[in-house]
Amino acid sequence: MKKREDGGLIPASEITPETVYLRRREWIQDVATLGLGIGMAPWLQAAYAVPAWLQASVSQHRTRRVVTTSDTLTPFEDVTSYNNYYEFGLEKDDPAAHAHQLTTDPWSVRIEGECAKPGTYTLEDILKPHTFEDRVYRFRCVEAWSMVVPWMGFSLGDLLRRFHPLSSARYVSFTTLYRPAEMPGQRVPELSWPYVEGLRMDEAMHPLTLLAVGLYGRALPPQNGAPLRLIVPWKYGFKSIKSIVNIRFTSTRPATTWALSAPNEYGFYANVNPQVDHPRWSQARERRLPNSLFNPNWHETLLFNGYAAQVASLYAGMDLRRNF
Ligand SMILES: Nc1nc2c(c(=O)[nH]1)N[C@H]1C(S)=C(S)[C@@H](COP(=O)(O)O)O[C@H]1N2
Ligand SMILES: [Mo]
Repeated sequence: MKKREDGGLIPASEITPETVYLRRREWIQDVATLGLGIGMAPWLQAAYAVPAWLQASVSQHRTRRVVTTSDTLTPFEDVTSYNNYYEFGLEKDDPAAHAHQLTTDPWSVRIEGECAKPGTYTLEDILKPHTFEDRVYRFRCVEAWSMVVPWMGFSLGDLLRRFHPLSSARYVSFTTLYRPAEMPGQRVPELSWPYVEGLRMDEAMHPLTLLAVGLYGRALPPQNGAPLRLIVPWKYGFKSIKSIVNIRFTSTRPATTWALSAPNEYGFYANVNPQVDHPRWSQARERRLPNSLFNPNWHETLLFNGYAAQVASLYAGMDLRRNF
């Protein structure tokens, strides 16, 4: 039976041969070591609100750690200070400088569309039944920078199943909070707000697809998409939508923000592919964070960001050049 090798459903615990489990003690050690640098982060001086129950479940999470790459982790400082979150500005340091304005408590998520259990659920309703895992994933932005991050969360599919999607549900779309009073980027029409992303149902149900609530063993900082964001590790970073308030099951393919904004540059699939260049730059290589002028830290980009064994079968027979 070859199903596992060609990317059929595998338990998250067996994502790659390198998958390892660390005992709780070793994980604590990791976090403690990293803690030395954390105190210096300027954005941390403006404390961000994490609900007490979430803080408690984050710090008590006593679960396995799933490692899908042997690459070195990108330091916490870099993961949290260089990224994109256009609701807070266009520069890579804008999210860390401005996202602390965002109120993430209380938070609720509206579940809509082709499912038997639509409704508005509080963040606590959404998270309570799930056990969080640490998952070390590669992450690659369409702008050719990349990082390796220990996200914390659980498989999106485990959440979606709770709402009993109907057989007519072929896609699922996600929407970010729309709150221009706290999100200065939304006061200018840089993108069509709110930010929307989507996946085909089989992509959404794949065990690698992560709904993240934290990174480096702590609740997500606002600039990384608090309190709830998507991580689709074989797709360019823009598919990994932040601060989700709406999940909708649909029978037709949803219109998504970047594909609307520049359809010839950003497709619906957005699978990482070194052979299909962006119209304005090559996708063959990536600059791994941290990097500098003298140490650009180039890495070869891998097909499906290195997750081909797990996900290539989802696209069997598809022309990846046309379906970019
Ligand atoms: N709502 C929202 N989600 C978003 C973005 C954004 O601008 N708004 N940027 C995307 C892009 S282009 C990338 S590369 C990742 C970067 O964030 P991270 O480093 O926290 O993963 O977030 C993605 N999710
Ligand atoms: Mo990106």
